[in-house]
Amino acid sequence: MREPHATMPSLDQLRQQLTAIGQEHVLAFWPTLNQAHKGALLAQLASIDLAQVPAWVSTYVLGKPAPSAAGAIEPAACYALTGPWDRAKYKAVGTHLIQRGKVAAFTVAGGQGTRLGSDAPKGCYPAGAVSNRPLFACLADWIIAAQRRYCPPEVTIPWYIMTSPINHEPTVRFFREHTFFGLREGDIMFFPQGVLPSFDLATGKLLLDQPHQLAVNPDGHGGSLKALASSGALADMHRRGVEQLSYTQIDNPLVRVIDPTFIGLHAAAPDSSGQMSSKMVPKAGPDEKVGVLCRVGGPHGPTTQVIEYSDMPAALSQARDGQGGLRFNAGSIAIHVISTKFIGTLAGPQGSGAARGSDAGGGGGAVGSAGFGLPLHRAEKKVPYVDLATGKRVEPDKANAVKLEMFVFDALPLCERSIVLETDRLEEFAPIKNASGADSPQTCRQIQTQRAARWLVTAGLGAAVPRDPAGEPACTLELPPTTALEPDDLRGRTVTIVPGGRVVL
Ligand code: UD2
Repeated sequence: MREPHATMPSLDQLRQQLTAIGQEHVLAFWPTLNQAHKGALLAQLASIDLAQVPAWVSTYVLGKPAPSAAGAIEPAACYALTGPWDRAKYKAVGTHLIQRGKVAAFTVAGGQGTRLGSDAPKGCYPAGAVSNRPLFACLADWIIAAQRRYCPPEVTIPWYIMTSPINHEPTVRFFREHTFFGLREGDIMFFPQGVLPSFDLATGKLLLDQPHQLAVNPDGHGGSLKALASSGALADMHRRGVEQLSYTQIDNPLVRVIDPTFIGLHAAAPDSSGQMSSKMVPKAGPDEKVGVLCRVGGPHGPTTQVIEYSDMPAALSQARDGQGGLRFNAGSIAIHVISTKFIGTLAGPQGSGAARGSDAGGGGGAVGSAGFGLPLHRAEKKVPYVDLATGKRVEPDKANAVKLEMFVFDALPLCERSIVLETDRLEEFAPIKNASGADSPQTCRQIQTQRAARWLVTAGLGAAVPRDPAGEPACTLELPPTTALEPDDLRGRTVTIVPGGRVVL
C-alpha cells in the first residue's frame, strides 16, 4: 500500500488508472453507493500502489515464481550451544546495552488465533501452563523481569507491538483492561501493519469484500519493517536512543523477549555486522514446519537466509550429514535482533534493499517510506467476495484467491554479515499454533513443565519434582520470568509439589 495521499485523486483519474490496468470492475457498484461509501472506496483505492498491480498479477497471481534461492545452498554456520565462544563476554556486552536503554522489545502480533478456533488477537490466547495467563502477559512478564534485573530505575525497555487493521482495536482494549500487564502505558506503542489487496486466483482481478471495499489482507510480518517506519515507531526509538530491537513472534510464551547473550553477540561478534541476527534450534525432523537458516550463493557472494519449509527442496530437507544428522538442521524459530539503523537504511528513499555495511555502532538512520526491497510471497486462500453479477457476497468453500505477503527474514540477505545463535528448544521454543497435535496448547504446557523441572534440578531442587515411572514430571509447572530468568535464581527456594499438582513457581 502507498502512504496516504496529500491530495486525493479524483474519480475520473482513478477510473482512468483502473481501466489502464484492467481493474475498472472495482467501480461496478459506484452508482449505488452512498456518499460515505464513495469516499471510503476512493480513499482505499488511492492508498494502493495501482501501478504495481499488473506486475503483482503477472508474477505472483497468474504466475507462480519458483523459490528464489538461485545459488548453491549450504548449511548456515552457527554459534553452537556448547561453545567454543565466550558466552560470558557477549552476555556482558548485551547487558550493558540493555542497561543504557539501547534495546527495545518488538513483537509481531498481527495474526488472529484462527488455527486455534479463536477470533480474538492471538496474544489474548491463554498460555500459562497453570495460570492460563495470556500470551501478551507472558511476554510482558519477561520485560518486567528484564527491567528489574538489568536496568537502573530510570531506564525502561520500551515494547513495540505490531497489530493488524483487523486486530488493532481489540489488542489495545485488551491491554487497557489488563492495565498494561504492569508495564507503563507510555512504554508500549501499538501500530497496525499495512495491507495488500487480495486477487482472484483464476483471473488476477482485484476482489471486492463489499460493494464499497476491496478485499485486503495483512502484508505479512515482513510488513513490520515498513510499518515501524511509517507509524513513527522508528522515530520514537531514535528519540529514546534505542539501537537494537529484539524481534519475537506472539505465539511462544517461553520466548526470551530480551536475551542479553544474543543481543551482545549480535552487536559485537566479529562476524556480525550488527544489522540482523537469528536464533535457531536443531530441527525436530526433516518435516518440521520451520524455515531453515542456510548460506545461499548470490551475485555478491553467499548470504545467510531463511528458506521457508515449503520452499526447501525435499532432497535438501532430507539430506544427512556424515554423522547421520540432518545436514540442514538450523530451524528458524523467528527470533531476531535487528538494528534500528538497518531498518532506517531499508526505509531510505531508494528502498532498494542495498542496505549493506556495518551497523555495529548503532544509532538511528534516515526514515523514509518507500520500498524496503522485500520480495512478495503468494498463498492460495479462501477469501469472501462480492459477485459482480448478483451483488451478493460469496463465502467460497475452496481456495479462490491469492494473498500476497512479505516475510521479515527476507531482510537477512540484505545484511553485510549476519550471525546465527543456536539455542535449546526446551529452553525457549513452545509455540501455540494448532488446537491439537504439534505446537498446541498441550505441547506448550508439557514444554513449560519440562523446562521448569529442569531448572529446579539445576538449582539443586530436583527432589521436589514428582516423577512418573518414565521419569517425566508427574505434575504441571509454570515458571514465570518474574520468578526466575535463569535457573540460578531458584537456588535456596523452598518448593513443594504433590504428584498431579499444578504449581506456579
Ligand atoms: C513462522 C515461520 C517459520 C518458523 C515458525 C516458528 C514464516 C513464514 N514462517 O511460521 O519458518 O520460524 O514461525 O514458530 O514466518 N504475523 C503478523 N502479521 C502477518 C502475518 C503474521 O504479525 O501479516 C505474525 C503472527 O502474529 C505471528 C508470526 O507473525 O506472531 C508468525 O506468523 P505465522 O503464524 O503465520 O507463522 P508460522 O507459524 O506459519
